[in-house]
Parts: sequence; structure tokens; C-alpha cells
Amino acid sequence: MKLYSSIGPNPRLVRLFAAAKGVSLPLVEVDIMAGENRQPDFLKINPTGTTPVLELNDGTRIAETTAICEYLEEVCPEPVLIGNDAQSRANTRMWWRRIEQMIVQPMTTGFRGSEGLELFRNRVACYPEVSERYKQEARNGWLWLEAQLTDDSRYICAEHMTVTDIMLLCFADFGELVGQPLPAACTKLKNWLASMRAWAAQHE
Ligand SMILES: N[C@@H](CCC(=O)N[C@@H](CS)C(=O)NCC(=O)O)C(=O)O
Repeated sequence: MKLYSSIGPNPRLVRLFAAAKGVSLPLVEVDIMAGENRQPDFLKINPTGTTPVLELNDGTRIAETTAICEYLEEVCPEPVLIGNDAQSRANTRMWWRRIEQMIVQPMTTGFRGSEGLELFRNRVACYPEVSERYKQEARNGWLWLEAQLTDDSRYICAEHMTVTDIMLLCFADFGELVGQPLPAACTKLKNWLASMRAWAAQHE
């Protein structure tokens, strides 16, 4: 297997997910800043023009972080990062989706309409006129999530680390980098983030 990777939170999520499972993935670096991912050669690898892409030994290519993580979980079930039965998988997927919709999508849409506009304006639809509203929606998502946690919550949705923790770490770090840090009131999430950063530092 090999991973078409780049800077950015989505490839980082897959790299960390694989590292957590002890799966070593040779990387093919794609220069997304230079737009290599939007050129014909890469569009043959992934027609959406985005990273990451996992290439299997038989040449099969799997794109989309969700599909890649689900695949890795099936071929390498330990440690469990999604779930080991129908109920635990459903729980993780529910939180994964909530976080994607309530934090990740508004954060990235807000970014593409503002700080990321020059990079993205010729790649995807950008909405500069409402980018601040998207950023506010992402902040609301963080505040909502903060309210779901208890003082004892070590992880977002289970007693052990799941893909939602790794995804959220990647987007918390990305948000901080592009001027969308965790809202100050998210004290439980700040503690969670500190411990996730310590974990990631040992796996990158
Ligand atoms: N839905 C895709 C999103 C992938 C994505 O947006 N990747 C970013 C890197 S974090 C990318 O390729 N950006 C460059 C571009 O869109 O041109 C997934 O989950 O894998």
C-alpha cells in the first residue's frame, strides 16, 4: 500500500490513523500548494483532485478519508478506532458525521472564502461574502461539542480514542493555523486537545 499525501488535515488524519494501528504507509507527496493535485496526472489517480488517496498493492485506489479509515479498520482491526460491533461503530460514525457537519465543513468553507481564497478561487466554489458566517457556525459547533462533554471525558465519544478524536485534533490544529482557534470558552476541549497533541507527537 501507499498513500498519496500532502499538507492539510485530511491526509494527516489518515497518516495518524494508520500510525495508531501500527500500519506503515509509504508516502507519495503531492504539492497541493502548487496545484499538482488539480493537474491531469493526479486527476487520473483521484478525479476529485484531492488528497489523501490510498493505493492498494493491486493498484486499487481509495479516496475520501472516511472510506480510507473504514478500510484500514477492517484490514487491521486493532486497536479499535471505529468500533468492534454494530452499536459501537454506529456511535463513532454518528459523532464523526456530526463533527464533520457542525465543525469541519463550516470551518473549511469559511477558510476558503477568506484566508484560503487565493489558493482555492480557481479550484472550488468559494463564498467570501458569507465566510464570517461559516466561521461563526464552526465556533457554534465547537461550543455545542464542549457542552456535550463532561469533566471526566477523556475522549469525544467513547472510553477509548476513536477516529473522531484524531479527526478533531487535525481540524483543531488546522483551525488554529488559519485563524480559527478553539473558542476560549471550550475549556474541556482545550484539555482534550493538549492530551491529543501529546499523543500525536509520539506518532508523527
Ligand atoms: N472529502 C475529502 C476532502 C479532501 C480534501 O479536501 N483534501 C485537501 C487536503 S486537506 C486537498 O486536497 N486540498 C487541495 C485542493 O482541494 O485543491 C476527504 O475526506 O478526503
